[in-house]
Amino acid sequence: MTIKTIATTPFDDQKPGTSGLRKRVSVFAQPNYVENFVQALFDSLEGFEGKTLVIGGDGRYFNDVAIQRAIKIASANGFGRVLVGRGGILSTPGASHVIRHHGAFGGIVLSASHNPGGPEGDFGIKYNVGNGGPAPERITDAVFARTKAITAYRIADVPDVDLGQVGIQQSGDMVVEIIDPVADYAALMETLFDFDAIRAMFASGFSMRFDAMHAVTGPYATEIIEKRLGAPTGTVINGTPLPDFGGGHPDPNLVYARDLYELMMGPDAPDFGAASDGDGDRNLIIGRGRFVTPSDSLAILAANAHLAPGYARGIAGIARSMPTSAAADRVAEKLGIEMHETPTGWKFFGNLLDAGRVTICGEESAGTGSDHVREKDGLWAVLLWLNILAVRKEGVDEIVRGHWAEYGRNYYTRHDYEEVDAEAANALVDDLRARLPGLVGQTLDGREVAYADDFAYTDPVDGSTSAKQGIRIGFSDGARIVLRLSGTGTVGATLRLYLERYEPADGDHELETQAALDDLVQLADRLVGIRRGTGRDAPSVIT
Ligand code: VG1
Ligand code: CO
Repeated sequence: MTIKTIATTPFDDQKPGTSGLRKRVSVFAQPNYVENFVQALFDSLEGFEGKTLVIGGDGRYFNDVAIQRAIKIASANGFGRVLVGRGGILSTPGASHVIRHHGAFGGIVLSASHNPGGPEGDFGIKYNVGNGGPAPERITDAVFARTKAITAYRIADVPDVDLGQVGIQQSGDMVVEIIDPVADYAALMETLFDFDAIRAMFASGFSMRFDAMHAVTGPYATEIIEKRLGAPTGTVINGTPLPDFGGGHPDPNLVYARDLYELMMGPDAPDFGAASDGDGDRNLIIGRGRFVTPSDSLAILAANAHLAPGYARGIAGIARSMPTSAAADRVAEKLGIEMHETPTGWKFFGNLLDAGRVTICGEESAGTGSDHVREKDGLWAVLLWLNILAVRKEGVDEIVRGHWAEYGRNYYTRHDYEEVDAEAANALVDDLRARLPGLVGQTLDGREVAYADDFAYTDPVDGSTSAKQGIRIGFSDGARIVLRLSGTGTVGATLRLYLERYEPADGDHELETQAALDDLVQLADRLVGIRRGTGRDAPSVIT
C-alpha cells in the first residue's frame, strides 16, 4: 500500500467549540480542511497504533465524503481497525456506546447536531475518547494548537470503502468493519428499561408520536419503538435520515418542532410526543397538553429513575450544567445524593460519571443522559419517560404537576439572540462582567443580588479548571439571570439569556412561563442591554 504525505498549510479557524468543530459545509469543503483537522487530531493523541477507531455521523450532507477521508488518514496513521456505522450512520449516543462496548481507542463523530444541513448548511467533526465521551479541553486545546502549526498530513492511497454493506473490508493495512448502527445500542436499551411493561402499555392502546426530524434517530426509533416495543407503524414520523433533513432544522424545540407541539396541544393529541435532534443526543418531551421543560424533565427523570430496572438500585448523584434550572438540585437534596454544577457541554460530565459520583446528567438545552454512555441521549430519555409512564400509570401532565406539588416549580426560559454581530455581543458580555462586583448586595426591582460572577469550574475528580463559563446573577429568592455566548454557532455570535425563578411547593404553578418570568426579562434587559447593544427587538428563539 502507498501512504502519501501531502504538504499543507494551516487554517486559523479550526478551534473546537462546545461540541467539536462546526462550520459551514463550504468551509469544510475547502481543499485539505478535513484532512488538516483529522491529522492534527491524530498528532495530538498517543498510543493508538493498531487500535480501533469508531467513525460515524448523523447522515448530513458531506458525511460520506468526510468519512472516506477520515478512514484513509486513520489507515495511514497506523490505526489497526475502524468500526463504521452502515451508511456512515451513528448517532452521537450510539457512537459513544460502540466505543465503550468494543473497547475502542476513541471515535470520530461527524455532525453539527441540530444545525441545518445540506450544501448551504453546517457540518462538524468531534472526537470522543475511550470512555465514549467528548474529548476534554486538554485534548481539544492541543488539537487547536496543532492545526495552527501543521505542515503535512498522511493519507492512504487506496480506494473508498463501501459504506453500504455490513462486513469486513480493508483500507490499506487497516481493517474496516461496517456495523449495524442500531444493534448494539438497541441491546443496551433492553438492559436498562422494562420493555415488557412498555410493550404492554402500547398493547393497551397508549398512543405516541416520535418525530425523528429526518435525522439520525429515525432508524433507532423505528427499530426500538415500533419493532421491539410494538408501537403501531407510523408512531415514528420523518424517520428516514436525509442529507438536508428534508430542508428542516433538526432542533427539537418549540420553534422547530412546532408541528409536534401543535399536535400535542390539540384535540387529537396522542398520549405522548417526543422528538430528537440531528445527531440523536437531544430530546423534546411533550405530554398531551403539557410541554415538559428540559430542566424539569431532568429533575423528574432523576426522581423516578428507580422505576426502571437499570436504575433500580437508585442513583449516585446528579449533575447539571450551570444554566440549567435548579429543579434537579431539589431532587438531589431530597434523595440525599451528590449534586454537581458544571459548565455547558457534555464533556464536563465525563469525569463525574467515570468516578461513579453521578448517574444522571442534564442540560437545559434538551440534553439528558446517564452513565450508560458518555453523551447525552435523546432516545434514552424518551424510553425512561415511557418506562415511568408504564409503571406509574399516570399521564405526563399529572406527573409534572405532582412533581411541582412536591418540590415546587422552577419557572424557566431561555432567550437566544442568534447570529448577532460578534463584536457587539462580546462588548455586551465584557461590559456586564466589569459591572458584576458592584451588583452584589444591591436590590434590583425588589430582589437582592446574592452573587454576581463569571462561572468558573474546578473538576472535583482531576482538578482541571475552566474559567469564564457564563455570567450569573443570583438573587436571594433563588431567581437567576445567566448570560453566555454560544460555542456552537457558525455565523456571528449567539447570545443566550437564561432566566429562572422558584415558586415553592404551595405556590402558584399554573402561570404561563413567559408571564411568570416577565419581571426578570425586563430586569435583564435593563442590566445587559441586549436590545440596545444588538439592535434586536426580540429573541430569535425562545425555549
Ligand atoms: C449548546 C447547548 C449545550 C450543548 C451544546 C451541544 O451549546 O447550549 O447545552 O451541550 O449545544 O449540544 P452552546 O455553546 O451553543 O450554548 V449538541 O446537541 O449541539 O451536540
Ligand atoms: Co445534538
